[in-house]
Amino acid sequence: MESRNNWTKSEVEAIYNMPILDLIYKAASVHRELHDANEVQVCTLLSIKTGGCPEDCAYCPQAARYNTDVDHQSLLSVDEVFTKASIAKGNGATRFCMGAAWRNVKDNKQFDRVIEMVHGVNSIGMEVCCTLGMLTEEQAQRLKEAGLYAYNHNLDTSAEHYNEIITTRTYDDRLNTLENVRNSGLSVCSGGIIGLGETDEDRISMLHTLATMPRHPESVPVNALVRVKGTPLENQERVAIWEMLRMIATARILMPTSQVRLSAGREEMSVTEQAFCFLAGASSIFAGEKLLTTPNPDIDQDRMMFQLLGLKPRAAFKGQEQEMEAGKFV
Ligand code: SAM
Ligand code: DTB
Ligand code: SF4
Repeated sequence: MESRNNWTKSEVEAIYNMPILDLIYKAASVHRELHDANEVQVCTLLSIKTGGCPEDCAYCPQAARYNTDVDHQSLLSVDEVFTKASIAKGNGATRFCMGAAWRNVKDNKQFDRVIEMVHGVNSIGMEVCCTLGMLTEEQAQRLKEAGLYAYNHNLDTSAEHYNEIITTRTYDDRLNTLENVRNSGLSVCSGGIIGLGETDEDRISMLHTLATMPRHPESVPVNALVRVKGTPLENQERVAIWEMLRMIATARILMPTSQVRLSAGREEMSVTEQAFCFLAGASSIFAGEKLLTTPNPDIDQDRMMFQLLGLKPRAAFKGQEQEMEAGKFV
């Protein structure tokens, strides 16, 4: 299976618009050729700094300017994070992702503390991921040296729709951060959100941007908008399962070797719907009672789903020299 970076918009459009069952079948075939289709990576999220963010991302409960129920919480201590990471590991997660409601990373004491967190979580054998906003190549390198495995920075939507969603920074700022992450040698995690009022063309455009990067992001989260009261997008319509499936399947076909993550939105999905997402090529989830600030299915529900579907959690660092034991999730 050849991995391509020269997809044209019309090719992406043709895949995206296939009859849904053909699309799922094709994505499932690609998935099975390159991945163990019964293996799903279990990641856990932790918000290490919550709320009070100066940005205006229209979907986000953590933007200071919207009146949501999220309480501001300053940067957690290294110990608190270490405890949460150990619990997540005990629950079978092999990747631990720390998120901060920052516009960008600053070279200050807080960043020094994040570096310590990364070091600590890496030392217990988990893949460590961070999502801290924009960052420079030097900052990315510092994180890598501390043991960071991946950095998440989502495109969120298409370049064309972007200004309807965020005005406090540009699409090019995002692409620039992703380039800094890539240049530092970190694994890149980047995807988007559907349900923001975008058109099919916008979704196709975002997938095209991801799939024509010089190297595909190793991990591509597909989020369904979590509609949070107080945000400008609180009254958006709920994302239909068919839309999620179309996104996941198209991402799987365009970026065959990447992990496609069924991210936000599982709380409102049945096990049957999630099973279709795995069939369509999703190979990763966020597990644990919370995403960053919003609810997620609880761990027992997910355990039952893994048992029912015969899924097994993927070992940390798979595909790297440093193979670790698979988590004891099931
Ligand atoms: N502040 C940093 C940033 O924006 O890059 C990192 C944290 S931010 C919360 C990480 C990602 O969470 C966003 O890029 C967005 O894709 C996702 N996200 C935030 N709120 C969401 C929501 N209500 N529904 C779905 N995804 C959401
Ligand atoms: C991603 O693509 N989705 C995650 C993670 N990367 C950082 C975040 C989802 C956040 C959903 C809203 C919340 O819980 O605050
Ligand atoms: Fe801030 Fe990130 Fe939320 Fe945007 S998505 S408001 S940058 S925390």
